[in-house]
Amino acid sequence: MVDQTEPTIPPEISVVVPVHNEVDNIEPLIKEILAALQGLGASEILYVDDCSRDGTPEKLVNLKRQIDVLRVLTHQKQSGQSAAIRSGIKAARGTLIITLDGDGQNDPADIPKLLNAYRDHARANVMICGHRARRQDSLTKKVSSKIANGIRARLLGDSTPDTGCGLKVFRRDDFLDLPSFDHMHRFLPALMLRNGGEVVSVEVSHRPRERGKSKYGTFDRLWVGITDLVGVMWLKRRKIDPKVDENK
Ligand SMILES: Nc1nc2c(ncn2[C@@H]2O[C@H](COP(=O)(O)OP(=O)(O)O)[C@@H](O)[C@H]2O)c(=O)[nH]1
Ligand SMILES: [Mg+2]
Repeated sequence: MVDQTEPTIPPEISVVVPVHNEVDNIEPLIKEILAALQGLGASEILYVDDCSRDGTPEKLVNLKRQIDVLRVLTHQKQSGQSAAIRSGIKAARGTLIITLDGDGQNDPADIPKLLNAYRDHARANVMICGHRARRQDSLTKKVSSKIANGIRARLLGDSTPDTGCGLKVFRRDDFLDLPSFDHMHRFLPALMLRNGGEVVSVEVSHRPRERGKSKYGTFDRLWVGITDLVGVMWLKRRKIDPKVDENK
């Protein structure tokens, strides 16, 4: 069980997991997250279900009866992965957020490594990003993602080798300061840098998807990727950052 000596004290860490039709991945992943959080202080796990139709919400509600640090949010209308991440972060009570995918491809055992990197770089708007150096995906996905990452890094100058990795650590308040839009989760490093932040990439492991199906095809991702990239370039150019003095 997670260290919860004082349940009335708000947790320091909130783990946020967006899910859509991941019923068979729920229980094994939650067990791994709980194991990874051992000894890290008070924490909570928020699952955000985005109108799954495969029994995911029922599974979560059942587990919630046994796991007191688990919170379950459901969208009334399907709203996408970025919206789910944001709903989880808005509801989170921790000052520090850890995100990861709900399909088991990210390994929760990497969480302490990311938290150590956060402690080494702790400052406002710092984002620790997982870098899946040895991706366990299809060749098409690996190649398309490599090309997309290269174009994005060049156009946005976000110096992040892998923005699509679900494993990230950052402060809740910093995230809520970012502009929000559908698919923003693929541009978080650039958005943090826009707010004067720092991005640190840390190598993490990556596992093949054992259960359930990927929600994204190569071409739909490519198309929205181009539209969003133009949008984020525009956001970068139109940044406002006044330095304010208060007259006393
Ligand atoms: N809440 C929510 N989660 C989603 C949605 N699409 C994907 N996800 C979740 O986001 C994570 C990554 O999605 P996945 O299909 O594995 O993407 P891939 O690894 O890039 O193929 C998984 O936990 C999915 O269940 C969505 O529309 N809403
Ligand atoms: Mg996946």
